[in-house]
Amino acid sequence: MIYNEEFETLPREVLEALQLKRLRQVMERVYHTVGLYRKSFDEAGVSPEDLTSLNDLHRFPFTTKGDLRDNYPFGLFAVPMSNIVRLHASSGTTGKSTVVAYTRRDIETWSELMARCFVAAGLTRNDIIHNAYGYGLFTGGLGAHYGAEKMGASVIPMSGGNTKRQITILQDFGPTAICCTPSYALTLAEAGAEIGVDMRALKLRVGILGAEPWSEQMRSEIEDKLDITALNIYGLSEVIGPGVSMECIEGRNGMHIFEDHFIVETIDPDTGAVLPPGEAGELVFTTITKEAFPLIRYRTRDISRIMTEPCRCGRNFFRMERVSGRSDDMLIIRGVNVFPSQIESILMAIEGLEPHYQLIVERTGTLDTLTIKVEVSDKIFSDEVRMLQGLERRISKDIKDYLGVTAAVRLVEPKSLQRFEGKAERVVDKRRS
Ligand code: DLL
Repeated sequence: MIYNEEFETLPREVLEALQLKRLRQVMERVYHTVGLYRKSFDEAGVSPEDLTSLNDLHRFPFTTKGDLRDNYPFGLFAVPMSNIVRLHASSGTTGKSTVVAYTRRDIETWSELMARCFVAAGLTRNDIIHNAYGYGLFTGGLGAHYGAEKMGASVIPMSGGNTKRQITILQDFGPTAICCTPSYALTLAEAGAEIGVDMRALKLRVGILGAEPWSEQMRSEIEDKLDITALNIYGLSEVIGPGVSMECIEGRNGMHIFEDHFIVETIDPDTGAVLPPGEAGELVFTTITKEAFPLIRYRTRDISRIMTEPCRCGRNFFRMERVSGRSDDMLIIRGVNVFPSQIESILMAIEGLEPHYQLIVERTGTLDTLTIKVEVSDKIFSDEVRMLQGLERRISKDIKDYLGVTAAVRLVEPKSLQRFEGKAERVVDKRRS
């Protein structure tokens, strides 16, 4: 099923003509209303009139998180506050948070995008959606909420936290879909099992999971523990919130980018050079319909790959592969680049390990060291010490073979590592402190 058949299946050339028209309009508007863009376009010697094809976009300067911080809180808004009906903010790990704004029409656009996501997940107005994304400044809660209402499903505005209560609601209200981070889906599965609830017997059918990187192996774990189809949803507050792209239940392979609202590029994160579709690089988005907070060539730091192959669901939008990590989360261990998600994939492929792990990076003298703590299953934990040591060696060897980094592996007791209600924080980089 497709929510907006007309736009989601536009033939490529019609879509691109629409993108160009919308792009010209937004460029013209930001040039005249946002100081940063006037300055940066002038400095780069480009003007909105230069846009005669979509390729001309490559000549315009990037916008970065730094630009957002420098203009904190409201400096990049393109409309007066009287036209803004909503503010959200994302909590940056460093410095000030990023503030984003919406006009009434932006909220309408965002709700439609989220409605498209739910329909792509196979949901209808007969579904009940348990929304465990946090409500508040985070875009996850309200973004999903408005989309669920827009497509006519019944939404339970659960928000994050209070895990026991969530399980009661899951049992009593019988929601058929759940929205939360993949790590929280696991937390719920585990907490339910602990109090003797058969989490596979709930009415849940599908999970709309995102807001953090996760692996294919993590998907299998979640699907198995909750007996659901787990689908990936991507988005970031700066661009609109959740609903920038979504996996369809028919394809389950890569997230369709809603290209009638966003133009995507992939670039080499080191040089800024634009890469051809199909090559992995940093995603860059330009919003072409947003009113309050348009963004031109925004560098996301998220590493992915654009897939141009057609999908059997019938949507014509290009897809993006699951995000393999953020260029600023990439760990450089003795010169070798590794993403936490690559380590996760290796760990999850080994039997007896639980999907709960922590990566600790330290500097001893001039050398970086990586320690991986990973929980083992109850069964393995009661095995002999010799067995456990053998398993640790095997994991170290796999990590070395696949990723080329040396890691000390420490198997830890089941349920001993921290659990998360929102985004998981699995890396402890002691070199930074
Ligand atoms: O996380 C919006 C969101 C809410 C997306 C709910 C999906 C579901 P921010 O807090 O601004 O917004 O964080 C955005 O989260 O740049 C990615 O690094 C990461 N991220 C979001 N979705 C995914 C995903 C929301 N499906 C940042 N896979 C982004 C991997 C994701 N990373």
